[in-house]
Amino acid sequence: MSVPSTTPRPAVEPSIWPRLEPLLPQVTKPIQYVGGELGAVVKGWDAAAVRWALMYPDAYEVGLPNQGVQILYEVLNELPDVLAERTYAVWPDLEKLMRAHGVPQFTVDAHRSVRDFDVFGVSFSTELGYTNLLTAIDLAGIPLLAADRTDADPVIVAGGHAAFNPEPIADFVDAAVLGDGEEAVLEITAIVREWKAEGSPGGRDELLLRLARTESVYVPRFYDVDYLPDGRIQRVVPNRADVPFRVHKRTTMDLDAWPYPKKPLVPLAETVHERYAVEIFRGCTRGCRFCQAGMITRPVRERSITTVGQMVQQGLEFSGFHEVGLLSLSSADHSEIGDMCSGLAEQYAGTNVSLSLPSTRVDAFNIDLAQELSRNGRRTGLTFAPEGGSERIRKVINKMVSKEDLIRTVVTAYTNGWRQVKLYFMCGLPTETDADVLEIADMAHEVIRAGRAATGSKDIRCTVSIGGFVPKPHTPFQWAAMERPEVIDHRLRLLKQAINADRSLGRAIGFRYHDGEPSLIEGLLSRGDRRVGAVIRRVWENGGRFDGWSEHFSYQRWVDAAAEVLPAFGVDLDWYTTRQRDELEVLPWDHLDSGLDKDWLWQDWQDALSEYEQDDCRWTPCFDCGVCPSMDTEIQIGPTGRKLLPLTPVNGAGLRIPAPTPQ
Ligand code: B12
Ligand code: SF4
Repeated sequence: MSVPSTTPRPAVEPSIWPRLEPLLPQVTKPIQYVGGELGAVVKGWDAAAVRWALMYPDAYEVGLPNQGVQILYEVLNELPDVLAERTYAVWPDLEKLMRAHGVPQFTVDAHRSVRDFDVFGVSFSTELGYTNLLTAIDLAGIPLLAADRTDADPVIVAGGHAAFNPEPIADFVDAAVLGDGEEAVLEITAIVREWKAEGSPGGRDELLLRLARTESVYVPRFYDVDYLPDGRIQRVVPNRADVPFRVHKRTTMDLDAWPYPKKPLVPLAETVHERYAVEIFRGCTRGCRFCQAGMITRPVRERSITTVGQMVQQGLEFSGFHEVGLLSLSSADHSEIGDMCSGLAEQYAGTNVSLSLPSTRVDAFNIDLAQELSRNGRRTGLTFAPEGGSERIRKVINKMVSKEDLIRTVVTAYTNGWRQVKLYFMCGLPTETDADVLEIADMAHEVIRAGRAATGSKDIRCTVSIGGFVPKPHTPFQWAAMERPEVIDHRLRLLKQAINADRSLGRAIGFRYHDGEPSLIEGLLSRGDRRVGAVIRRVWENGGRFDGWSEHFSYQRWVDAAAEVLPAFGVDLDWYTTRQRDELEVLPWDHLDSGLDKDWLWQDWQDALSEYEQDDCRWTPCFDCGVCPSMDTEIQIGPTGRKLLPLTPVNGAGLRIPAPTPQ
């Protein structure tokens, strides 16, 4: 264990803006580095006892709308003695100039150097952001390896869904938080505040130890990993007496008590979403076996219809957005979704405010919902995700939707005025054959045929979008072998031919897909252990940046780095990806507790292989996945009987919303 030095912090530069500004005319979209958005907060540096830099490790256009970062930014900035600022990944053109001119990674709020903050929190919804983390750490002037950092460096904390297996980035981060962040960031802040007020006793090591003792902050340096001669993990054990064997996820109960974001950030430059998004519930118990998000965010916790109504009202009033996104993992499943949509549609009737849901379950969508979403004549796109082409494969993944239901639902959408519907599928699922994938073409043909018959119009389209399956930690598929990229690409070629085999129908069907190679690398990063850190570093040193973007991603760079680095450990890329694990194998994340019982996950994996379906515990009795008893949580669903009463109708076309009537 390295003992961190007590190097004092260097003097803080008030703003790096005078050094950054001259570089901006030379880069693309300079506006993304300027800050000052509606909703942005700039606080005095000296008055703050604890300072957070929060990062979404992708470009501003993807990172700014991220809810996780917006929520934590607001929760932290509401504390009078705490300051939080945001930073995003800089594009390679600016990175090059920053390196040439010695400009560090900066926050967009007050353009401060990230190195000057106490905590550098990074939100990972996808593992493909790991190389961008290294760029940011390096540009900030912080040592890449956590072991080399001193008291002059911030504590780097990872969060977000990918942090449920932070082992591949264990060398680069100081800590990781599993689960919901609202209360976790407050707890971390309190610990940092107290430690600083005491004069930072014991330096960085003591601070990390205090965080680890909470049992919900994972500090990788306090755990040793031993390997078996064949490369598998033998055990992961604490190397300090006072840290827990297992680190537990955080769950924020009662979402009504956390109605964030209240003041959503309004982007200056174009971003992937320009809307006010409200999470209407967290968690999902549908039990789709591929879905890590569904598994790790259990149990279901609904936000009440009243709070959603108030949040929408305040959020729109503050931001001026014209679109409301009702977010969750399966929004049509909210116990009061009908009332919620009709209430909001009523509320904003005659204005230019539209409502949208992210991808919707076929079996939860109905005609009333369709009508509410299409009021005012605005239809913001409709996406259904059957995920599997054949009924058999849908049983394997536990996404039970019949072909008839799907067709009926899509036809409902067409007859309610939608002209374009997107259908999401995956390729490379466990036990999948060519025939399973080819059934996607039949389904798409029938959708168009039935849609034309019902509307009497040829002017309808559907887009089939295919993603590669990636087995994720903490899911029943965590033991599964991935399919090889050449097999995936072959199946996708067959599917394209089958869709276009009927030219009249094929013309109405768009076909979008990701080829198999990026998924394989995502698979390496998702189920990797600490040895994969060396691969990430090598890729980054060889120029890897923005791996989530197809135009920047280089499969060859990852393959070469894996081939250079992994043989020294007696493993290779295949070993991490296309190898099926057995029941007794110690998985790299076994010491990280998502609440799910490993025996239950194994049983669910066996059920998948025998095509046996699992119910949804939201509506049926508990089937003992382990989460509620181990996390001391419970399912929170309505109907609560609490309606949208505080809202009063908006007049005319504007967004003028009268103050709520007290209940
Ligand atoms: C909106 C959305 C998008 C949008 C916007 C992304 C964005 N900038 O936010 C778009 C369309 C761009 C998008 C793209 C993608 N998405 Co998306 N997306 C979502 C969606 C619907 C909502 C995300 C959200 O806002 N959640 C709510 C917030 C509050 O949760 P959160 O971010 O996890 O944050 C909380 C905690 O994690 C924690 N936390 C987060 N960060 C940190 C940091 C610290 C330091 C701490 C302490 C805590 C902490 O605190 C927060 C509050 O509790 C989710 C589904 C869902 N409902 O979650 C999928 C989801 C996150 N996306 C997913 C995927 C796969 C993708 C893509 C990779 C798809 C693709 N193949 O291209 C890309 C990746 C884009 C990128 N480069 O990041 C998956 C993630 C899968 C996984 N890890 O298992 C999800 C879960 C959907 C799913 N079921 O598969 N997505
Ligand atoms: S413990 Fe039971 S009620 Fe809770 S999420 Fe798991 S199956 Fe559902």
